[in-house]
Amino acid sequence: MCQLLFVRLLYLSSHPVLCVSALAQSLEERCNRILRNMEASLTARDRVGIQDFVLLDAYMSENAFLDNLRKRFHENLIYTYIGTLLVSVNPYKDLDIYSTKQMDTYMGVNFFELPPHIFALADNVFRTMLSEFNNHFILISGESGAGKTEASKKILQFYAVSCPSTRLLNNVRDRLLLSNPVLEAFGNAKTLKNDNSSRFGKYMDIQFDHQGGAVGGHILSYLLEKSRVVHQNHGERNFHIFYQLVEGGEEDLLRWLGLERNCQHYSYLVQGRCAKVSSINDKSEWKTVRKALSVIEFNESDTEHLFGIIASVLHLGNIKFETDARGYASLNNNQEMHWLLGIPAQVLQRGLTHRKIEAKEEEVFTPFSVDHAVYARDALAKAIYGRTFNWLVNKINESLANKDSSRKTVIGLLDIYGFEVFNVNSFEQFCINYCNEKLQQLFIQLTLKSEQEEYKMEGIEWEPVPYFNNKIICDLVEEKYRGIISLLDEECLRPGEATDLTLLEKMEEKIGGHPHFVTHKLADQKTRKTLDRGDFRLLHYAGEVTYCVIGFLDKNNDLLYRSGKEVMRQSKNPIIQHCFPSTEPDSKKRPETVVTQFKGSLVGLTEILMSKEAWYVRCIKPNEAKQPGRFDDVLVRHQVKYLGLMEHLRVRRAGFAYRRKYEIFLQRYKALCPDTWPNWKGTAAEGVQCLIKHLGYKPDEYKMGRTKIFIRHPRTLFATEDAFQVCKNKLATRIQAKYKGY
Ligand code: AD9
Ligand code: MG
Repeated sequence: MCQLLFVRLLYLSSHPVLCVSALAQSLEERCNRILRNMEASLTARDRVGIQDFVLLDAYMSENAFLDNLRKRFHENLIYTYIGTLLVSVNPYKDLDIYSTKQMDTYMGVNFFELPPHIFALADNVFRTMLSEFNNHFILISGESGAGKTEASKKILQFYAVSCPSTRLLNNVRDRLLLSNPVLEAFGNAKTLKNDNSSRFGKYMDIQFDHQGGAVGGHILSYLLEKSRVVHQNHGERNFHIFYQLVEGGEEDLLRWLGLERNCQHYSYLVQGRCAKVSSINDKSEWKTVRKALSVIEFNESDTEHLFGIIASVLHLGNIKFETDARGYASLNNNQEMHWLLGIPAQVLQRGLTHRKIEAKEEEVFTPFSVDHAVYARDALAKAIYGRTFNWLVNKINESLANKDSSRKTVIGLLDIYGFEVFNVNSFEQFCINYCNEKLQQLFIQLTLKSEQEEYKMEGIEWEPVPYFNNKIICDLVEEKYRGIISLLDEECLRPGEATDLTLLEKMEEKIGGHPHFVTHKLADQKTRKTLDRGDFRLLHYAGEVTYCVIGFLDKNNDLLYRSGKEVMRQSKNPIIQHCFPSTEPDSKKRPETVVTQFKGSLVGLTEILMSKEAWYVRCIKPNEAKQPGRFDDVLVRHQVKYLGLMEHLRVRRAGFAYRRKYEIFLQRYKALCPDTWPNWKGTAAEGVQCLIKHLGYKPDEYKMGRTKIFIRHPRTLFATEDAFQVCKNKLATRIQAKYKGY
């Protein structure tokens, strides 16, 4: 290892671009800083490990990888690079590494000049975007509780501080920042895995003008876990906003909404039996959300209407039905009805206890049983919350919209619910884990697969690195006609006949032989003991998950009775009027099922991402107990494996950090060589060859492909880029001097 570093130090100090006497002072300083950083890391190596896995010893074992991560974790060094990929281990405690001073330190500094940090990655993305004027995205992945949402917030904060500031830009900056607490209040909840678990997927574009000013933003949200509104598993909570309102809402507001300051009073808040959580301060969060809403342009009336809806959902949940003499559901004299969105009590009464059916030319109302009425009530509560959440995202987008039509570049941040496994897993986990499978597939496509294919295509000598491709699992879920989604949708098309159990049978029949699928019936004797009859198990890239099939059809249909919608149309609340428009086509045409809509939106997301340059943060959860200082080897090793970090490292070590088309490379750097400047007569490839000979690139530092130059280490490119900046400045000074006096 020492040898490797020594060679690198030697290389840096002997690099011609770094040694030319004309180098500016600042360039020399920066090179020294890289060297100092590497020297420091070398001296402290035994204690704090290595900052970039690429620099680990030639023989790269999983144990060495783990040792390095552990060593660093115990020194509070939670970030480590694999080239430009950032590995982050959740410290589960506040570290003093995110101050404005730290941000300043990382601003405008080359990637390897300082120890690894999320700010270094953010800064590198930002500067690449500015210099190449193209679009980027940062894919933040890892399982539930690994630190994705925190990482995305740190990146956003970094941009907020580092971007140029004017009064106008500061407005945008504040809105970008404050959209976070609002969306977290409405879209996050305590689960067994994470006290602030994202229950929706979020992709946020931050738009920059050509000077790097943040001028706008746009958020796309993905499949909110609506079922949480009406049901929470033991040890989990409903969405934060409900508790914030009840605990923190001002006296007047609560009175106006007919709410009591007692979460125990509301049936929708107590099913998980943990309304109070020591790590969450609902009262102070309420204040933050209130303030944030005003910054993102919610006026008093918007806010009142929004909380009117939240309160109505709580009241709706408390509505109890009784059985009347005929055995149907009845709803007498229920106090909660006065507080339901200004809808007349009679309309509500009928809407919640009857189903409207159109028969020839007349309308017939058939009464519900109590069970049916409870189901319809819960469906309505979920629809109200889900649609209000979408309205909220749209409203935030209006506030973030950039009115200027000139061309922008964007940095997208993707923070989606992480892979999760509970004791009982249902349709929601199926969707969440499917989404993670898709993101893993994207990561494989963009790194391991396309990278290795590119070497082959470009004729670069390459020893292939084997890796597990999870396409087989994506296909199992989404293949046309025989994937799980197709089978599920098929069963949803047979109301009255199909049940969750017929779905299970169908899956057993159609995909029974698949190596990543097993059920009680299909399993060998040993595995059978671990499965119930209503279960199916998928062998995901990140581990086995046993899903209970009960509820799949119902949740996928997400049926809302027409009478429920009609009731909502009588509301005086303008947000509800907007969410339940009278023009909405009624159920004559079948709406797409939940999972099919989700699949479609993930296809859309993949297209958005594929059109941009990718950067990665891979988050790791050090222990299941959410505790600081605990590094569970087995748990971390498992994540290192399924996140594909070893394979990524192998490709990075053997491969090339940078590649550029000959034309682009020559165009940018031709001024550095008298033979290529100002115009090169030969082919671009020959020009590049001539240029790098002049710059003194060593043979093992680069390879010439069919259409591109491949550069092994980022430092080489940084040195060239720095020399180019010096050259550009000199030229500008010369031009200024020449034309002085004109
Ligand atoms: V989920 O898929 O949304 O359930 P995330 O988003 O991966 O999950 P999150 O960012 O919410 O996890 O982190 C979980 C908790 O870990 C946070 O609430 C913090 O208490 C803690 N955490 C995560 N990252 C950091 C950090 N960089 N510094 C300190 C952290 N604490
Ligand atoms: Mg999250």
